[in-house]
Amino acid sequence: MTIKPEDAVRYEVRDGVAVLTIDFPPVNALGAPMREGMMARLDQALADPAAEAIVVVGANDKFIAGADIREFGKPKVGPELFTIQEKMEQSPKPIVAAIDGHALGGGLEFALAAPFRVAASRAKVGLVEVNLGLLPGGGGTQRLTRLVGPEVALDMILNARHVPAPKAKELGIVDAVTDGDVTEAAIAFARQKAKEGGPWPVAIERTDKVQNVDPKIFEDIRTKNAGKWKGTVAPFQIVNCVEAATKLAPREGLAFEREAFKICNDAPSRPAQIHLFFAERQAAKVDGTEGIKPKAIRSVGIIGAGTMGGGIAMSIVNAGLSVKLLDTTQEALDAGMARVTKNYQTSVSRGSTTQEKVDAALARIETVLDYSAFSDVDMVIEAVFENLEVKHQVFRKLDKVCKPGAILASNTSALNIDRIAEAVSRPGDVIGLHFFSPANVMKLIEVVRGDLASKETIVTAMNFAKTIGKVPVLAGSCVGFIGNRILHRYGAEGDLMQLEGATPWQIDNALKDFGFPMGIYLMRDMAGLDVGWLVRKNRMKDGTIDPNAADYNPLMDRLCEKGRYGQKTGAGLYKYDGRNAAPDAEVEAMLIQISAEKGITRRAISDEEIVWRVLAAMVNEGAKIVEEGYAQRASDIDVTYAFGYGFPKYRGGPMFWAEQQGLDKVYAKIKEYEVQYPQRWKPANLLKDRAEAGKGWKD
Ligand code: 3H9
Repeated sequence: MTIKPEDAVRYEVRDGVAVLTIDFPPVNALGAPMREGMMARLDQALADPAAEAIVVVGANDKFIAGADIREFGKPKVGPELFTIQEKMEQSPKPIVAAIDGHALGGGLEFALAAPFRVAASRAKVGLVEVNLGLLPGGGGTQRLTRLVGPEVALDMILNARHVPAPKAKELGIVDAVTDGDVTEAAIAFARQKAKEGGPWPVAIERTDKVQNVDPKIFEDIRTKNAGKWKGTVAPFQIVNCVEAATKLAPREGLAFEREAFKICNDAPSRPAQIHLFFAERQAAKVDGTEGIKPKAIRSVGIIGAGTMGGGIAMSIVNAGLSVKLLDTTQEALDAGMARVTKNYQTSVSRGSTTQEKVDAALARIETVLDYSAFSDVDMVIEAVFENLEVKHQVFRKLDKVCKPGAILASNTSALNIDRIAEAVSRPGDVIGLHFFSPANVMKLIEVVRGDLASKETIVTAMNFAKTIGKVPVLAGSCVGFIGNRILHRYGAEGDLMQLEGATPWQIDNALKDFGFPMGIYLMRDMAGLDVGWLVRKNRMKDGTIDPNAADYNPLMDRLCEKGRYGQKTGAGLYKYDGRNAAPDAEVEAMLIQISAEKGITRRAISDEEIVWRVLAAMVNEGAKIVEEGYAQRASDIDVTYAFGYGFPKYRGGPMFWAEQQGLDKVYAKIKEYEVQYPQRWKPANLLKDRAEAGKGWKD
């Protein structure tokens, strides 16, 4: 539906004040009709003798969510934000931005060009463009820095902070905060200012916070974050712009920011991160459930006070819900609560939360020893030992005590959800909620639907995950679900490359250079090699693994036989000095020996080949998962990998990466690999079809 400019910004005069109401769903973004409407309404208000002041407010308790992200990469139409801002800064009538909901990105930049800002106490403001691979390009780096000084500005912009209104008032970003109706408060404020008379403050002309700034703060921040920001463009440009605000005159600073914005806008990370923005929102939608309402979840029972159960509890109480945490002994509960409290203390000491918030969160956790305590909870999540019989015992008890309609969730990462649901009389209420460790930190939750789960259960689980601030992705109940199934496949490809000539550290370094925070083998060492060894020994016994197969790499079995279980034993695929991993000549010698036993002539493998084979394995497996219906869409694979497996966000996810390369090129590579390893490399039909048709995943 196209919205006309005159409807995107409405006009009325109340108590001698022109009230401009932005009504541009869903989030009042600065789309072309809105910008056009705003220009016209500002002119109208400036010319209106009945209006002595101007208030700009957003409809539906939302201010402005920033630039209209759908416009990026398309030809520009309508007036520019800068032109509107200039008009606001030159206005002879006082203008007040009345902020409720969010003023984000260009939304806050718009407000910063008004002389005054009044906010509802629940409102939040922030310059969050860095999440999209961008910088605030509507004067935000210049005006905010001049209002709050470079240190606060850098912290806010680089971390995309959503600053609550009371804090924004403290920082001088807003002039007044109200618990009442923000429009009324802004009208009263505007009338008062009109009475007092101008000149009105102009943020871009402030100089007090940008004088005598030590240039070292910019150098320090660049040096400190060089590793973390590797591969990205926006954070470096943000620092440059904030520094420019401390050195250049206002108009020069704005021009500098425009150039820097262009650099970010033209970089490949911008489309990648915008793809992820929409992919994340798309992932939360479940096809075929339109109109089905989620059940309300206010209280949650958690079974298992271990690291995972405790982390899950923290995520839930942090969102204001209450938790009953159950374990079999008081000692286990005490140990669990001690761990939770310690985690919170670390956050307080780092300044990422306050003691007051922590106390309130802890007060929402009740520890219990008996299942009967779950009779009134809306949902239970079990985080007990990964064994079907143990899970059955738990679910049988839940079936007896939980109220009808309670959601019964398992945090399993390995078991089939429908098999778990066999233990209850209400399998439609059973779902998988696969949290990632540490559960209080990691954003991803795979919501695992068995065939028996009702649509209401699925919708409720997805909504619950969003409520507690997570990023849900719906997965079918195949082995490994989405994330671990892909991880297993590309891990195997890495193992094969070791037989051919690569070392674990070469593979890890190539992946780190690509942008992963950590490679496959360091991760395995950290998790411990012994767990996988036990599984493989059982699978060798039952014949599902053949250790004599040409492409079986026994390196990790042999390391475990030597007691090298990874970081915890001081040696694994790497050797360790404390937590510091180093390549180990002994491991390389073992690999040379294994290749010789298998009759493989080792060769030099380039980093480019490593990255391509790992990425192609991810993409091919991802395409199979979509094709088999275990993921709803290709972009869900990207969300899974970006939010749960460290795939660099600035590359958009493996499926996006494949589209950028060209699906035909990826398909052709996989066909080459198939010639060499026909067992391992079968191109996914979905990939083949799209590549041959010259299409992307969505076309
Ligand atoms: C910028 O401002 C650059 C400037 O510096 C340059 C100026 C020159 N545009 O998230 P939700 C859609 S860059 C278009 O589920 P919530 C979203 O796709 C921008 N669409 O709601 C979804 O659509 P659908 C900087 C947008 O209540 C629907 O709105 N600003 C935009 O959970 C609901 O979204 C940002 O990065 C947009 N800007 O959260 C802020 N934003 O229903 C981005 C949302 O079809 N937005 N949509 O799936 C947000 O952070 C959240 O949407 C917000 C609301 C917190 C506002």
